Amino acid sequence: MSLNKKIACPLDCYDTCQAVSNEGVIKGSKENKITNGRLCVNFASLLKEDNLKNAKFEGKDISLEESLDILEKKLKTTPSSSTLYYKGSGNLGVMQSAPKNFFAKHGAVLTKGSLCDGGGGAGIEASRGSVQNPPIQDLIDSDVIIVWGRNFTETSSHIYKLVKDKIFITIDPIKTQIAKKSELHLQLNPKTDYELALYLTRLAFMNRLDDEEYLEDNSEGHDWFFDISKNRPLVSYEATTGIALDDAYKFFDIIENKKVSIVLGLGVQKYFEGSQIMRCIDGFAMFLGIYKQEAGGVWYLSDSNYGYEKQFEVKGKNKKIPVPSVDFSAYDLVFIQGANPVVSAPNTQAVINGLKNTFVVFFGTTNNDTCEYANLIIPSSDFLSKEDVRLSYGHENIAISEIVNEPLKETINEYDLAKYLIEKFSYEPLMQKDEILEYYKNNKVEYEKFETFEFIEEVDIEPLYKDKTDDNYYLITAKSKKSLNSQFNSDNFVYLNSKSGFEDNQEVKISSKYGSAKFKVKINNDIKENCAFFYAGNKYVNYLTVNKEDEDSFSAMYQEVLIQIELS
Ligand SMILES: Nc1nc2c(c(=O)[nH]1)N[C@H]1C(S)=C(S)[C@@H](COP(=O)(O)OP(=O)(O)OC[C@H]3O[C@@H](n4cnc5c(=O)[nH]c(N)nc54)[C@H](O)[C@@H]3O)O[C@H]1N2
Ligand SMILES: Nc1nc2c(c(=O)[nH]1)N[C@H]1C(S)=C(S)[C@@H](COP(=O)(O)OP(=O)(O)OC[C@H]3O[C@@H](n4cnc5c(=O)[nH]c(N)nc54)[C@H](O)[C@@H]3O)O[C@H]1N2
Ligand code: SF4
Ligand SMILES: [Mo]
Repeated sequence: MSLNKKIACPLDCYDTCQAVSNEGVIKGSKENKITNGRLCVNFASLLKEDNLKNAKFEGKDISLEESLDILEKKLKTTPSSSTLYYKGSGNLGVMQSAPKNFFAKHGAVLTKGSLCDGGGGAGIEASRGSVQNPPIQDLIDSDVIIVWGRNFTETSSHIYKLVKDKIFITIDPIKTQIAKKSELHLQLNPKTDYELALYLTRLAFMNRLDDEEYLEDNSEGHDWFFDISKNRPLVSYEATTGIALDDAYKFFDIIENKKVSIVLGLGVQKYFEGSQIMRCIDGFAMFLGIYKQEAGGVWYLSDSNYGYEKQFEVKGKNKKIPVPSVDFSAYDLVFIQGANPVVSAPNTQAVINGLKNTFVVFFGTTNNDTCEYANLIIPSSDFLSKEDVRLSYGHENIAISEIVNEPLKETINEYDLAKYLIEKFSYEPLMQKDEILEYYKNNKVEYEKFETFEFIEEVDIEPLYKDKTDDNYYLITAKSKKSLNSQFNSDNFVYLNSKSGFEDNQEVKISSKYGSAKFKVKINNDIKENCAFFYAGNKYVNYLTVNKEDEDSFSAMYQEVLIQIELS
C-alpha cells in the first residue's frame, strides 16, 4: 500500500488541485494553499469512472499488442500528409504531449487554435505581450472582485473559497451563484461586453478616475481608446448593453478607492471578435489603473506553458489546421487523444459525418460518445497509474502525480505509446521521462507585468443584437458543477426564463443556421429573458453551433449564433 503519494488532479480546471493518497485513501492536500484539504465532486466522479480496460478493433475486444500492431501498420500505409493528430484536454498533465512529439516527427497534420480560451488569449497577448496571471496573493489582497463572464463559484471553487468574503460585482447575462452573492449584478445582453467596457471607460474619464501620467508612461494609445469610447452617447450604450446608467454609477461607487481585481472567464469571448472584445475589457482595466495597484489585477485563463520550454516540442514543418473547422473526412487516418469531439466540438452533425468517413483511432480512458465512430480503440492508463506534472492556468502552483496504482495490464500511458511508436519508426528518441518531470518541478516561472500596454486602435465588431428579433434567442453555454465538459454527468435540458412562454418538461425543437436538435425545457428565472441556456457537455447543444474559426486565433466561437425555439 502506498503512503503519502502525490496525485495531481488531471481535470481541465482552473484550480489544479493536489491530492495525496495514503493506504488507498485519497484526500486533498492540506499543505497546498489552494486545495486546502478539499477535492470536488468531479474528482470524486473521476475516481468512480468506469475506465476502458481493453483495446477494441471494429467493435471486437483485442489485446493491447494487437491494437498497437494495427496502429503501426495503419500509420505505415497511410501518407503522413493524410494523417491527423487531434488532441483534447481530457487530462492536462504535461505527459499528454508525448504522442504529439511522435506525430510531429512523423509529419502528420496537427491542429492550431482552441475550443476554449483562444480568442480572449489572443486579445490579451495583443495588448500585453503574454497571457500571464498575477500571483494569487494579489487576488487575496484585493478588496473588490469583478467577476466578468466567469462562473466563479463553480469553475474555480477553490480559488473562490480563498476570496469568498470580498465584495463582488458580477457581469453576466445569467444570474449565477456569484451574481447572487454580489453587491451588484450587471446582467448585460450577450456579446455587448466591449460596449460595456467602452461605456465604463467613458464614465471613468468623466469622473477623472484615469491617471494621465501613469497612462502616458506605461501604455500606447489611451487617448485613442478614450476617443473610441466617446463615439457614442451614454443612452445608446444603455440601450444596447441593457445596463442602466444608475447601475453603471453604482459600479464606480463600489470600487472607489478600493483595490480592484477582475476575474475574467470564457463567457466574454465565445464570439467571432472574441479577441477585440477582450482587448476592450483589458483596455478599460488599464484605463482604470488596475495594473498600477500594489494588489489586485486581471486574471484570465493564463497560458500555463508561458515561460517554460516545451519539452516535447518538435521544430517541424507540420501542416496545422484550425481545430474548430476540422473536417475529419479529409484525412485517411485520424488519431484522437483525450477528446470527445462528438459532444464538445462545434457542429456535431459535421463532426459525425466526418468521423464516419475515415479511419478513427481513439486513445482515451473512457468509452465516450466519440468511441461509437472509432475503428480502433486504445485504452490509456488512468491518472493514478501515471507519473506526471500539471501546470495551472488559474494560479502559479503546479501539482505532481506519482504512481499510486499499477496500470491495468491492457492499457498504455501517453509517454509509453509515444516511445513505442518512435522506436518502431526509428525516429529520434524522446527525452527521458524523469528529466522532463524534473524540469517542470525545478523551474518556477515568475510573473512579469507587461512593459507597455497597447490599447486597441480600432473596434470593428458586429453585434449579435442586430439580427435579434422577438422570436429568437441568444445561445449561452457554461460549465456545470457536476460535470467536466463532456465527462461525468450530462444535462441535456434547455433552460429558459418563464417569460419565454414555454413550460417545464415541454419538448422543443431548437434550430439555428447550422443545425437543429430536440430538447426538454426547464424553466429557470436566473436565465435572462432573451437567452437560452445549456450546460457545456449537453449532448445536443453543439448541433446548433458553427464549426468555423474566430477572426484572430483559429478558435471556436460557440455563441456566435441566434436560435429559434418551437414546440415539437
Ligand atoms: N465544474 C467545472 N469546472 C470547470 C469546467 C467544467 O466543465 N466543470 N471546465 C473547465 C474548463 S475547460 C474551462 S475552459 C473553464 C471555464 O470556466 P468559465 O470561465 O467560468 O467559463 P464558462 O462556464 O464557459 O462561462 C462563464 C460565464 O460566462 C457567462 N457568459 C456567457 N456569455 C456571456 C457574455 O456574452 N458576456 C458575459 N459577460 N458573460 C457571458 C456565462 O453565463 C457563464 O456564467 O472552467 C473549467 N472548470
Ligand atoms: N457548446 C459548447 N461547447 C464547448 C464548450 C462550451 O462552453 N460550450 N467548452 C469548450 C471547452 S472550454 C473545452 S476545454 C472543450 C473540451 O473538449 P474535449 O477536450 O474534447 O474534452 P471532453 O469532452 O471532456 O473529453 C475528454 C475525454 O478525454 C478522455 N481522457 C480523460 N483522461 C484521459 C487521459 O488520461 N488520457 C487520455 N488519452 N484520454 C483521457 C476521456 O475519454 C474524455 O472523454 O469543450 C468545448 N466545448
Ligand atoms: S476543483 Fe478542479 S482541480 Fe480541484 S479537484 Fe475539482 S476538478 Fe480537480
Ligand atoms: Mo476549456
